[in-house]
Order: sequence, then C-alpha cells, then structure tokens
Amino acid sequence: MARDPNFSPTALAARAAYLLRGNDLGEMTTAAPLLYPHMWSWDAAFVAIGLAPLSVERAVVELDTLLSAQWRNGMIPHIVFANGVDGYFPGPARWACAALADNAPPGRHTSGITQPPVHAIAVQRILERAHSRGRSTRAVANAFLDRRWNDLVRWHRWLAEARDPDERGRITLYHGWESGMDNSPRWDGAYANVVPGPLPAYQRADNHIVTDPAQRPSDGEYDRYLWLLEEMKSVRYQDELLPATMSLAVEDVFVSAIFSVACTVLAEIGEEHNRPNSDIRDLYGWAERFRAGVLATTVERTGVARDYDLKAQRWITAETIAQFAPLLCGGLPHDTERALLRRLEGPRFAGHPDLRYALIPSTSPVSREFRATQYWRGPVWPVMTWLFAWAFARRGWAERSQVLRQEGLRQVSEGSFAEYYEPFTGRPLGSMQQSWTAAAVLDWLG
Ligand code: 9WN
Repeated sequence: MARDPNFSPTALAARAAYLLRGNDLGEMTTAAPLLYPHMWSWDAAFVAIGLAPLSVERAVVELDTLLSAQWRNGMIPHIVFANGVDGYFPGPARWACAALADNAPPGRHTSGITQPPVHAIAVQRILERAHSRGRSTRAVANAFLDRRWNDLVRWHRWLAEARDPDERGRITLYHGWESGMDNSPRWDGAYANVVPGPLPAYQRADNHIVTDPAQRPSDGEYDRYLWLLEEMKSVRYQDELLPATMSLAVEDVFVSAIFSVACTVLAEIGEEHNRPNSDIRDLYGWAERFRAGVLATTVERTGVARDYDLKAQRWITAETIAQFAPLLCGGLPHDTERALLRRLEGPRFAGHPDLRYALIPSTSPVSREFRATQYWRGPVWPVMTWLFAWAFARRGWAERSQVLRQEGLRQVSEGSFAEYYEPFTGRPLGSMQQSWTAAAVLDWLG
C-alpha cells in the first residue's frame, strides 16, 4: 500500500529540486540516476520545464545540450549518451551511430532513433518563466531562441518530411521506443511481425535495477527491440531506406497529435519573436496537416483515435491513453469531443471506481491487455498527467486541468518521484527519483 501523503507542497517542491540537482551531470540531467544514466530526448524537454522555475539559465543549458546532439538531417535522437558513463543497454557501441550513420553528430554519442516532439512546449514554458524575471534572464531566454530557432524548425521539418513523406498527417515510427511508450499494447500486433534473426549477444541492464520482472518489458520483447536496431544498422540509419527495411512501421496517433500542437506552439513563439514568415507558415501548415491526420483516425461516434500498422495495414484498437490524442491537438466536432472527454473521465479510464487517484492509466483497467504494474500496460505515468493537464489548460478547460494537477500531486506526494504508479494502490513503480516526475511537480508548484 502507498503511504499516506506526507509531504507538504513546499517540502515536495524542495525535494523535487534536490532530486534534479542530484541527477545533474553539469550540462545534462540524467533521466534517472540508476536505470537511465543518460539524457533522453522527451525527458530532457520535461526536465527543462521543471528546471525553468528554479533557473531559466539552467533550463536553457538542458535544451542546448540536447540540440547540440541533433543529427545533420534534423532528427533529435532519443538518447544523448553522457560521456564516459556506462550502465545502460543498448549503449553507444551497440547503436554504432558514429561509425555507421553519416547524419550522426560529431563529438556526441547518440542513439539512432527519435522520440515524441514535446520540445516546443518546453521552449514556451521557458519563455513564459523568463518573462516574469529580470532583464538578464529574459535576455538568456531570447538569446537561446535566436541561437536555436533554426534547429527547432529543422527538427519539425525532419518529422514532417522524413516521417510523413506522403503527407498523410501522421508520423511513422520504426521502433516502439520512438513512441516513448515502449511496451504499450498498442504495439503488440506490430511486434508480433518482428521476427528476430541472429542477434549479437547481449545482456540487459535494466532488470538488474528494476528487479521485479512484472514491472518491465519481457526478454522476448527485448529481443525484438534489439532486432529492430540491427535492421536500422544494416542500412546505416538512412531515412529513405527505413520504409523498405524495417519489419515494424506504425503511424503513431499520439505522437502525431503532440507534433500538431507543438507546431502551433512553435509558430506562436515565432510570431511573438519576429521569426521568418516562411517558417511560421510551414509550422501552421504542419499543425493543420497533422490535426487532420489525427482526426482521420477517429471513430465517428466516440472520437477515439487509433494508430495504424503500416505493415499489416490495419487499425490498432488497443484501449490506451493514446485514444485521447485528439484532446491534445483539438479539432473534433463539439459533441464528439464531449464524448471523448466522458470516456476519459468515465469508468474505462480515470473514473474507474477502484482507482486510488482519478488519473489516466496508460492502458484501460477494463481492457484485456491491462497489467497493473507493467510499465506502459496499465500504470499511471505522472509525466502523462502533466501533459494532459497542460493541454487541457491550453484548450481552456481550467477545471479539468486543475483536477489532474491536484490528483497528480496527491499521487506523488509520498515522495519517491517514481517513473510510474500502480493505479489501484498508488504504489510507486519502476525507477525511483525519475527526473521528469520531479519536473512535473516543480512546474505544478512553481
Ligand atoms: C527506452 C527514459 C525513457 C523514457 C521512455 C520510457 C523508458 C527506455 C527504456 O525510459 O524507455 O527508451 O529503456 O525503457 O518508456 O518513455 O523516455 O525515461
């Protein structure tokens, strides 16, 4: 059982700040001290959001470090490895990007895949925080934007072009890790078609840290994760060769919705800061294309969004948090949107009567695939609570946003800043001292 909430907001914020300080290697914050001792792409964006109320300057450093590892084609890689740090598998040697990929950045070891594009949201939060500070802090934030605007647009352009070449308005992923929701039941069908060939020997590191196998992906899943790496390596990570090479290819509706709203956010920033009209036009164009792409996946009556398995050519119907993608980017007809909100708040998700907190589980507790402790198959992830709370506030649903914030804070007030939580008991699971969980708290309380 979870302990009763025992930290006041002030104490909780202080602990969160202390945690981020502890995970800080100087220019990057590790995603977690033991399980993830490097920088992850979407974690870094959320970490920057949490750092901003403490120090805009340090938040900017976080994004600068991430962007310094951007690939030549514009991709932000999903991991930037800390120099000289071991302890995560697959590490730089297994990815072999420096040796194989012409697009890999000089001077930094990275992985060869990407992650959800939440970075524009972080940039906006940093600018907002800087706005209420003194002149020198505002200057730091503005200088960051000057320095990195082109890189941010290049990142979005790569997603729009390399990952949606046919302009369907949906981002294609070639690895479940790219979704950030690694073992979500969303990908079970697609992974069933990944048949691992002879794999170079390997040893997992994660299950030495989280030792309960019911909280992490299985060995069979890991074989498939690693086989996809070998497929990418066989074509030296070349964007144009992936479609014909990879045995997994899915259109991710959740990433597409994030991309749509992130394009709008970046366009708004651009307008406010007098960036080139052509960039702003492109960004609004992509926002619109991907919103339409997300809406085209929805079930008419319920508004539920679906991923698409490009290999098997079928819709993916798993009942997960990704079904709510249209609430992030907007665009559903009013009545359908209400229906989708009712679903989110009803017994299939956050309103399930046995939940400890009224929060959105990663997979519906009434679905066959639900596992209460297993990673993206059921637990509540505080960072997802943050994302929905942010999106709801942006959509003008202040009360809904407040409920998520309050329940999210209640959940983490036991103080371990876990990666994810058991939905019925509130037990902290996975990695403890997870940076993005602390970051969510700092933004909520900052
Ligand atoms: C693989 C770092 C990352 C998150 C992902 C989460 C998990 C990695 C892993 O940890 O994935 O990228 O080894 O399990 O699923 O969303 O970015 O926190």
